Amino acid sequence: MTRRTLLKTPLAAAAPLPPTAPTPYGAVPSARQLRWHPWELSAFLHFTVNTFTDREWGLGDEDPAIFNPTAFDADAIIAGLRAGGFQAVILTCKHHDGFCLWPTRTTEHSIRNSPWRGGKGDVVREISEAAGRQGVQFGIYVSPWDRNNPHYGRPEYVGIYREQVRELLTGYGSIFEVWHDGANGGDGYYGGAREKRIIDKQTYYQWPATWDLIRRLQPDAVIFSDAGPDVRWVGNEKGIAGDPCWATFDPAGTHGGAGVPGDTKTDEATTGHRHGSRWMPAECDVSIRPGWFWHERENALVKSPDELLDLYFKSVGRGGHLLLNVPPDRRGLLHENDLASLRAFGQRLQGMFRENVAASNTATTLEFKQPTPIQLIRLREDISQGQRVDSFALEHWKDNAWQTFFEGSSIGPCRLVPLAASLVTDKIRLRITAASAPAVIEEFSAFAGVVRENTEWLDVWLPDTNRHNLPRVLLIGDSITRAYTKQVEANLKGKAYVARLATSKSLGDPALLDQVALILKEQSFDVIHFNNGMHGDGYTEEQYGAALPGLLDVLRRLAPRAKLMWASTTDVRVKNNIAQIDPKTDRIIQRNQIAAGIMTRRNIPIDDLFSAVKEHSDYHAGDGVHFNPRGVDALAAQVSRELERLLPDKTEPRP
Ligand code: FUL
Repeated sequence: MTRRTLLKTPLAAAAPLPPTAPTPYGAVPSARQLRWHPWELSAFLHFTVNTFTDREWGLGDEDPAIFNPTAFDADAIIAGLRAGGFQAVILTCKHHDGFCLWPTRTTEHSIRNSPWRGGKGDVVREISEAAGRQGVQFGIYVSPWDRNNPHYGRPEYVGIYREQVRELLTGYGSIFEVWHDGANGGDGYYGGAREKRIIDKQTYYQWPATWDLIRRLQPDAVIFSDAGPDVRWVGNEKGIAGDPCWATFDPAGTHGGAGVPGDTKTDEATTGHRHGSRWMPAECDVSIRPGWFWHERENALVKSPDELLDLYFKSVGRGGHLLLNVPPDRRGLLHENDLASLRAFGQRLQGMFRENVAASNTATTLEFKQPTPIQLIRLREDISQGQRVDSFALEHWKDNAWQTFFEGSSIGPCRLVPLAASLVTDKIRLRITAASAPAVIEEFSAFAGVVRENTEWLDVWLPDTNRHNLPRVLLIGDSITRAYTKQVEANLKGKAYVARLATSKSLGDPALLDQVALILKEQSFDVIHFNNGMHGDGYTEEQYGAALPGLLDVLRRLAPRAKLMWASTTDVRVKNNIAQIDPKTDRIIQRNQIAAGIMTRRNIPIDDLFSAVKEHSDYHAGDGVHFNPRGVDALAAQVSRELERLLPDKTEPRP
């Protein structure tokens, strides 16, 4: 770092100012790009006739009458996205099938000919207004390829396309982003011709003229495509930016010349070009489900909050934007599974950034008052001065020396460094190891917020079972299990040895399997008694049901001789008002039902702890979740009784 370095942190005690203003280096963002950068997270809404035909790409011959959502609610959709932390939304106003979600004057193939809202509906209006009401930016996706339009492939169509863009940019308030995909030309209905129409991607659309129109009508809107001009496609539909991911890029055509939508060397877009001549940051699009449109069969395949968080680190955390598609269903609502995942993802984000632990800073060093566990570091360059840093190292002070714990290259608009295990330290520093111009760091902050679960814990208790010839029991469960283990052990004294794995992880969390596998590789058991666990709010009931057989598979594989018994999860009562059932109990009941069905099909006996305590509010502790000593005794008595039935009469000698 040189004397020209400027460093600002959110909690900067006294950020040193540069003696002179830095000179911008290389390509720098335009005003509209600078305005766009902080949004970081945008949601995508793929919604059209495909939602009703179960297709991903409509042919263009769909009857507009099939578009008829039964309970469309734009405010509910936007509220769901906001709960996930999204501040911007892009709607597929027209996808490749050509069906327009607004009453356009350019074609009959629109919502005007749908029964929905008596032909007076306008999805673009309702979504844009709901977004406006809730402070969310609104953007549009207008597919250039149109498999319905009879003129597609001829010069007239380009005029029609531009007119559609014009209608959308003039009738629906302020637009933050205009999104052009690169899928262009091929088979289609084309007004009944039903043929293949191939266009010249370089010349057909005359993109510069369309972009001029957008600039004139909505000067603040950024334009997205494979080739920018403002925001580039990251080159994959997985939502993952390269590492590094430079904000500068020179789109080139696959056969030479300049890149255009549908004909750009997009493999280079994943990392961008260091020292590229244009500021053109990456946007990482991905769907929360396998497909872009809603399909019933994908309801159980919604990405989990952990997967979303991982994508966040691999997109936003590398300086790109995450554009996450959450497709409305046939009701015109986001599906419950998608909503649950979004909500939990939003909570994780909030929790993660809640605790900024930097107490004081001396330019490139953060010092904490006491040794502090750090989970996450965020760096930002002042991008108005260009992308200057080529590489950096993060170091902590240990054993009287600076020790490197992370090395990276691009910083740019944002670089997140999540630490798998927290680093407990009282001093960290950022060292710029190479820079094309003196670094201008805008943010260097450390967060203590836990990256994974809010309260993650694992409590394993393994008595030394191998020395004894008693039957071995493993209890797997949550804090309720943790509480009754001791009593179960006392009840079974001389009859069995009891071990325990209790954790905050839900059985819906695939990471639980690792923990179980670790124990089963260490020790063998004759009986495994496991319960639901009431953790894992972030997992939907369907995800839970989909993950549970995975646990059974691990148990069967690693403990093939063990007898299994599943225990239902106990109810939750209202905190400090234990006479009342807490609404959370509804979800517990649902999970219990799902699990019981699976166990019955697999002939696994059930220990119904839920029924044993549900009428006994007097068993509950004041927190509504745990049990008082009487409750713990009652649970332990039942568990012990059930276990005794499964204990082998005679134990075989152990190897
Ligand atoms: C692509 C399209 O072909 C997909 O259907 C989807 O809309 C995706 C976001 O863009 O080009």
